[in-house]
Amino acid sequence: MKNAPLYLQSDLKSIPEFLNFSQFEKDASLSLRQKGYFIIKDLIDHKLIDAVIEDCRGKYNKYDADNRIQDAFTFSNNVKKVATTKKVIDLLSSIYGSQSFPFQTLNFEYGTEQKLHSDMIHFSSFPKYFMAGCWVAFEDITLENGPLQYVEGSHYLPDTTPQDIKGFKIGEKDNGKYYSLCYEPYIEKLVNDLKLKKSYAVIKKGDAFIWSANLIHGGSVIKNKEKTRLSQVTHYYFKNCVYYTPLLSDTYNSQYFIRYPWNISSMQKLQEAELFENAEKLNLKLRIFSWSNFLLSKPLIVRKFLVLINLLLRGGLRSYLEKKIN
Ligand SMILES: O=C(O)CCC(=O)C(=O)O
Repeated sequence: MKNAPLYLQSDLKSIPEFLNFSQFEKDASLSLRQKGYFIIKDLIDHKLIDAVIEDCRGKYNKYDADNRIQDAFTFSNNVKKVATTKKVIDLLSSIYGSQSFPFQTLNFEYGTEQKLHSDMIHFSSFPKYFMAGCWVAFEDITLENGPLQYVEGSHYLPDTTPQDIKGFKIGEKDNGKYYSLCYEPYIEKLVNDLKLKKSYAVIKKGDAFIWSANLIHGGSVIKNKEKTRLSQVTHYYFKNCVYYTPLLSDTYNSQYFIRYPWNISSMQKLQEAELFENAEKLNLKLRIFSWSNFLLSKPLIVRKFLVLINLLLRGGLRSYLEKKIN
């Protein structure tokens, strides 16, 4: 596995795989490389879209600010069908140079008005940039119903981690608070200070907008609150990586919040053994914290003491002694 996706490699135009690409793959890799996104027209059949809309009806999370359903593939085979569309999986696998797999779905009824962000704050990997998003319009999108907005070329900006932002308290329990308090304003200011242009994915029902891991994007303002904006986002990772969430990690101290993503195609979550295999191939020394390993690393006397404390805390000591006395 290369340490950067194929489409980002400096010598792309002379790489044999690229030279053998179909025109579709060449166009997609060059668009993703230059602009950070690629649009596929008429990707999803309208009958399938209507079936997904039916499966999701009444299930949008009314308590979430943006009415989303996360991971609807767990109950809707139609959502799974959209997520596992062969054309997308094959395209991403070729242009990244590694087998792609869908790991998360989000279904929306209305626009999200989600602030600008890069997915790399949520979904990063070793090696970097092995992640992509695919946003499918389930109805014609207009400037009225809060289209997806994006900042062309922003995928070349440095990826921002919590440590890069003043005031972001690492390791605090409520990362969500610091995400909206510090991260989102930081990205908005960055885009404004650099005078980068915001554009809108005004695409038709069935079209897809694919973005590269670090493209800054979000949901634009809904001008007409009555209008729905039915859509599905699928997030893709690539095989043989180690996956983590920078938002929940202390990267300066090499403490990573490791992810065990779903593979929606096989309907299985990544297992620890495979994660370690991937790490080993990448020459990454991974140490996962577990209480049993922690205890085993201590001398016997300390272990006995810790077990005693544990029993005491759970009230187990009393019942243990009671059993002994009786
Ligand atoms: O659909 C939207 O408005 C935003 C979606 C998004 O930002 C994401 O899935 O990462």
